[in-house]
Amino acid sequence: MYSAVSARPRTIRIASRKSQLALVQTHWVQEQLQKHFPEITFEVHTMSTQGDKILDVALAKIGDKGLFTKELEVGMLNNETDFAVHSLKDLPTKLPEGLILGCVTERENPADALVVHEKHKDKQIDTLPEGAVVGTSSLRRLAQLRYHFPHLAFKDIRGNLNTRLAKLDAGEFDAIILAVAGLQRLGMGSRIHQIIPPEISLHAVGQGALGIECRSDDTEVLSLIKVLEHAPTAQRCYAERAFLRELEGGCQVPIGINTQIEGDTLTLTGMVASLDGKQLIKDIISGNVSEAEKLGIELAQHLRQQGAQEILDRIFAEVRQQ
Ligand code: DPM
Repeated sequence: MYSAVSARPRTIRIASRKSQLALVQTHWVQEQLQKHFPEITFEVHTMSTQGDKILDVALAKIGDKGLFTKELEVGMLNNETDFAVHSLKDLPTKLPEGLILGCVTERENPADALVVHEKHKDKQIDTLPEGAVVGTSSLRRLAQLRYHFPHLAFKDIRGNLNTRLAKLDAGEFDAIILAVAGLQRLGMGSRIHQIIPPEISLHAVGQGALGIECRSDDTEVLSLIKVLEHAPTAQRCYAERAFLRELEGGCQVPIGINTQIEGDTLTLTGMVASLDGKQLIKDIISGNVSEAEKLGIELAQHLRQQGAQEILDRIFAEVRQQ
């Protein structure tokens, strides 16, 4: 029979981290693809990454080159799995040879959220009292919030979402900052006390979107995952990733971005800040959406002309010394 080959049952193996958030995201992708391609079996293979194993050290101190992605990538290159689902903001801007970002899904709200202890339920980020302890281990959130609110105190917080919320509720922190998208995907949107506006905190590159990574020569998988691509999100995220790549920032850097598309115009606002919150360089650029990556690169160059590289070099040197 001619159809013997094409009728062969096909199984596609999806690589995922084991965290609750990673699994919610991966299962969503699996379900969507299963609906589109009922004749194919999509199965999930979970793995732990370096980032999942090191829980007691501040993220910024353990380097960041693919902390949450490397083990998944090795699996794909060894042909043990076919594609991996990531929070796009955890995916480095330079991928290993042989792998590509094959799909960017529709973004949720990319903003940061303020979650407060019950005793501060009548407060907002700008009305928290002097010395209030805010938990975050993101250098980006730390630098921007210190710049705007030097009277607040900041403390590292690690662990999964539930652990962090428990530490907050137990009184270890007055407030914590988390991504809106993560809280919503885990059904904890009700804990969002305030969506922090971009004037105060620009989000991380790729925040709120999922990125699907696969082998660059796997045309079959590439065409399957493309059905989940959301073009406007992809254009924004390609611009954001070009911006970060040009600044050679990993995922743990005080670099923030905001992007908007109106008609054919893409507008990017980017910033680099020092960890003490004393310096913050911000600029904005607009252009045709067909030139997304070029706009990201140009914005990075504008920030560099205003001193962003010196700030980043100082941080890279400090983190290396620790
Ligand atoms: C990256 C950062 C954080 C994650 C740094 C940053 C937050 C670290 C922390 C690159 N990855 O944002 O400046 O607070 O300890 C992460 C989260 C999500 C994906 C959780 C969060 C969910 C949101 C999304 C961890 N990665 O940011 O609260 O999918 O965009």
